[in-house]
Amino acid sequence: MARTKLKITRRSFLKSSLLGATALSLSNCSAQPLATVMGQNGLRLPWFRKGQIKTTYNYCDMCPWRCGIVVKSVDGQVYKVDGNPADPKSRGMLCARGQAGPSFMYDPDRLRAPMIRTGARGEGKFKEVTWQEALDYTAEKLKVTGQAFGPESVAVFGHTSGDFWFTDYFAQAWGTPNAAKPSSSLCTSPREEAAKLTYGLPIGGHEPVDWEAINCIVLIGSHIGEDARNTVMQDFANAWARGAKVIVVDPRFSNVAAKADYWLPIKPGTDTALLLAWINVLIDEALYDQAYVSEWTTGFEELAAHVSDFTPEWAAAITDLPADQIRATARVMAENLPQAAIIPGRHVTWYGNDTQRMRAIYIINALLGAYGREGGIYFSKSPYIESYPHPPFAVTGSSGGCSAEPGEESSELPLGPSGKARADGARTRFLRGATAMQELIDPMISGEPYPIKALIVYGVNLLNSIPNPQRTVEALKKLDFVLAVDVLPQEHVAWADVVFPEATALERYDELWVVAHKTPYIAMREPAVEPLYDTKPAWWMVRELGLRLGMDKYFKWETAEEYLDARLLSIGSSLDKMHEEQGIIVQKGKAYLADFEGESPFPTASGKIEFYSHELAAANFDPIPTYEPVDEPPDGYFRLLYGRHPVHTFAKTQNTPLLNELYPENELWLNEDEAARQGIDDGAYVWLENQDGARSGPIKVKATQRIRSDAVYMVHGFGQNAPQLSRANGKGASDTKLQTTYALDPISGGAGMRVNFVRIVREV
Ligand code: MGD
Ligand code: MGD
Ligand code: SF4
Repeated sequence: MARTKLKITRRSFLKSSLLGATALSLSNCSAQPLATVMGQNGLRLPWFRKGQIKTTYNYCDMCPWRCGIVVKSVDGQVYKVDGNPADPKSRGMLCARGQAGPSFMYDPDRLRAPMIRTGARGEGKFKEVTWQEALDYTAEKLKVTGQAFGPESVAVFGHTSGDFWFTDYFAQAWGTPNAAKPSSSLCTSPREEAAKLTYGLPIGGHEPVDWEAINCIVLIGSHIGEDARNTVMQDFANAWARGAKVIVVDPRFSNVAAKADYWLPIKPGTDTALLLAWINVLIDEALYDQAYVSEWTTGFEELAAHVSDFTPEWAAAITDLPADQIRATARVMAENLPQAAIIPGRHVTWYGNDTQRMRAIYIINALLGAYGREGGIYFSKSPYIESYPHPPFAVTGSSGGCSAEPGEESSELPLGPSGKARADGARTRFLRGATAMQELIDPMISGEPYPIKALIVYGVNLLNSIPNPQRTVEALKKLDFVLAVDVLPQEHVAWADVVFPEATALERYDELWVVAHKTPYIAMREPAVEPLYDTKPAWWMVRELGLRLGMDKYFKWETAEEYLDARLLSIGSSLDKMHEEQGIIVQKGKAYLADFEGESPFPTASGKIEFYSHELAAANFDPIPTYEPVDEPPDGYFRLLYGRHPVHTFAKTQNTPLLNELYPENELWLNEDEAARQGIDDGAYVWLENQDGARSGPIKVKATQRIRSDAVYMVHGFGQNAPQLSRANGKGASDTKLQTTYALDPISGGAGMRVNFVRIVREV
C-alpha cells in the first residue's frame, strides 16, 4: 500500500477550521457546486464537508488513563477525536495527547507488514512475509520451546490496552505464569500491595479520590499538570478554584507546586521520615479523627508508641524541611478532615522501600478518617459483567498493573500446568496476582530457577521501560525466540525474530474496558476505519496462534464482535446497543461507608484498617512503617530524577508528528547555582555519566532555581536509539539507559529506579 503522507499540525488544523468557515461563506454566494468554487479559489474542502461523517466510540490509547472518546471519520480517514461526554472518565474532555491519536495512527514510520529476521539479532534486518508465514513460523518456535522446556519457558510482556489478548488470554490459555505488565512492578505494585495490606482493597486503575468535596489535597511526588491525565487535571483545578488547600512534597518546583499553599522541597528519598513525623503530630496533638479511628482501625496503640520519637525535629534533620513547616502542614490536614487526603501516587517505585512509604500514606489517610467519607477516598466498585464462557485456563491469575481492576485480580500465585510457579516467585514475598517484570530477565540469562527461552513482547517498549537495559540486551542475545508485537519500529523491535505489526486502537475492536469507579462503567472500542497497511488486531493474532498451537477450545469465537457480544449478553446488551448508547454502560456504585449499612467495607483479616500488620510481622517485615535511609549521591554526582511531560506518554509518543513538534527533545533540570559553579550555561548541551559508567546522549541544560542542588531531573522517554523512528531517534537523553541499577522492594517486587546517580560530562 502507498505511504500516507499526512502532516497534521496545529496550524494546519486551525487552517482547516478556517477553510470550513470560508467554504460556508463561498457556498452562500455562488450557484456552482461548493467543491468547484473552492477549487477555482485554490482551496480544499474541509474534512467535515468531504462526505458522510461516521461516528464511532472508543477509549483513548494514548496513555493508560483511557478516556472515552468519540471518533469522527469520513471516507475511511480519521479526522477528529473528541472526549465522550457519556464517559465518567473523560466527561467530554481530552488532553493534547488524546487529541493526537490520529497523528499517532498516521505516523508514516509505522510498521506495515509482518516480518521475519534475516540479519543478526539487534541488527534490525528483516524480510516482509505474509501473515501465514509469520504465524506458522512463530507457532512452530513456541511449540518446540514448550515441548523442550515446558510452557513456563515462554514469557509474555504486555502493556497498552490490547495487552489483554496476549498477557492475559493467550498466556493463561498457553499455560505460562510468567506474564507481566510494566504497569505493575515498574509503577503501581507498592501502592497496590500496601493498600491490600492496610485496608484490604486495591487502588485499581482509577484512583478513588473524591475530588468534588475534597478540601485539602496532599501530593507526594505526584506532579499533576505534567502528569497530564485529563480529568485528574480538571478535578484538581476545580478543587483548587473552590479553595481547597494544596500541599506539594517534591524536590522540584513542579507545575502543581506553583499552585500549592505549601511546597515542601524534600530531600529525595526521605518521604517516609516526613510521613512518620506527620503521624506523630496528628497523634501527639490529638488532631486525628478519634471516632473513626476507634471504629474502623486496629493497632492504634502500637502505632502511637512507634511514632512517639519521630518528632518534626527528628524528621527535619533527615528531610531538610523546617520542623515548624512539618507541624503546620499536619495541622492543615487535620483542620480539613475528613475532607483531606494524601493522593495515592501512581508511579511509586522509587527507592526499594516503597510499600512501607505507601503504608505510611494510607495510615495518615485513615487517621484523617478519609476512607469511605465524602471528600476523602471513596470505595471503587467493579461493574458487573461475565467473562467470555471459555473452558478453564491452564493458568489462572492476573498479570496485574495500572489497568488491573479490583475484583479481577487473583490472590493466588499463578502456577503453570507443570506445577511451576512464576520464575520471579522466590524474589518477592507478597506481590499477589502480579509478576515482577524486571525479575524475569535474570532467568532468561541464567536459566534459574528454570529457563525462560522465548519472549513475546506486546506493546512494551522493552529497552526504554525496564531499568538496566544493558542486562535486557544480554537476555535478548540468549533467548531462543523473540516475537515483537508493536505499531512502531521501536528500539527493541530490531532484536525480534518475528515482528507482528498491529492495527492501532482507532482501527480495531478490543476487549471491553471495565472500570472500577465511583460509578462503575464499561466502555467499548470499535474501529473507526479499516487497518492501514497489512496490520491486524491482537485478538486476531492470538486466535490464529492458538489454533495453530492446538488451543482450539479457547477460540470457539471467530471474531471479536462474537466474543464481545457474548460478554455483553450477560448484562442484556450488545455491541449495537452499546453503540446506540454512546459506547458506555454506567452502573451503580457503593462509594461511602453509609452504603455498607453497618457491614465492614474493609476485607482485611480484622475487617478494619490495619495500622499494625500481622501479615507483615509473620513474614519478618516491619509491621509498622519505619524510615530507612537511602544511599547519598557520591561526591560530584547528582541523584537522577525523572517524570512526565504534558504532551508525551512514556517512550511511545516521541515520534508522533504532532507531539514531536510540540516537545522534540528533553532537557536536564540543573540547579542554577550548581550550573554556575560548574560554569555551565543555560541551554548548553552536556552528557551524563552514571555511577557505573553508562553514558547518555547530549542533553540541553535547563538551569533553574526550581530544583534542589543534590538532584537533576529529566523527562522520561527520550534518547531512543531506533533509526527507523525518523523524528525520535537520538533526540535528548534516556533516563532508562542511566538506570543501570534498581532497588527491589521485597514486599511488592517493585523496582525502585531513583537510586541512580549521574555526573555531568562536558564532552563526548
Ligand atoms: P511505552 O514507552 O508507552 O511504555 O512502559 P511501556 O508501556 O513499555 O511503550 C509502549 C509500547 O507499545 C511502545 O513500544 C509502543 O510503540 C507500543 N504501542 C503503542 N500502541 C500500541 C498498540 O496499539 N499495539 C501494540 N502492539 N503496541 C503499541 C510503561 C512503564 O514504564 C510504566 S507504566 C511506568 S510508570 C514506568 N515509567 C518509567 C519512567 O518514568 N522512567 C523509566 N526510566 N522507566 C519507566 N518504566 C516504566
Ligand atoms: P512521576 O512522573 O514519576 O509519577 O506520574 P506520577 O505518579 O506523578 O513523578 C515524578 C515526580 O516525583 C516529579 O515531580 C519528581 O520531581 C518527584 N520526585 C522525585 N523524587 C522524589 C522523592 O524522593 N520524593 C518526592 N516527594 N518526590 C520526588 C506517573 C503517571 O503519569 C503514570 S504512572 C502514568 S501511567 C501516566 N503517564 C503519563 C505520561 O506518560 N505522560 C503524561 N503527560 N501524563 C501521564 N500521566 C500518568
Ligand atoms: Fe488519552 Fe489524555 Fe485521556 Fe490519557 S489522559 S487517555 S492521553 S486523553
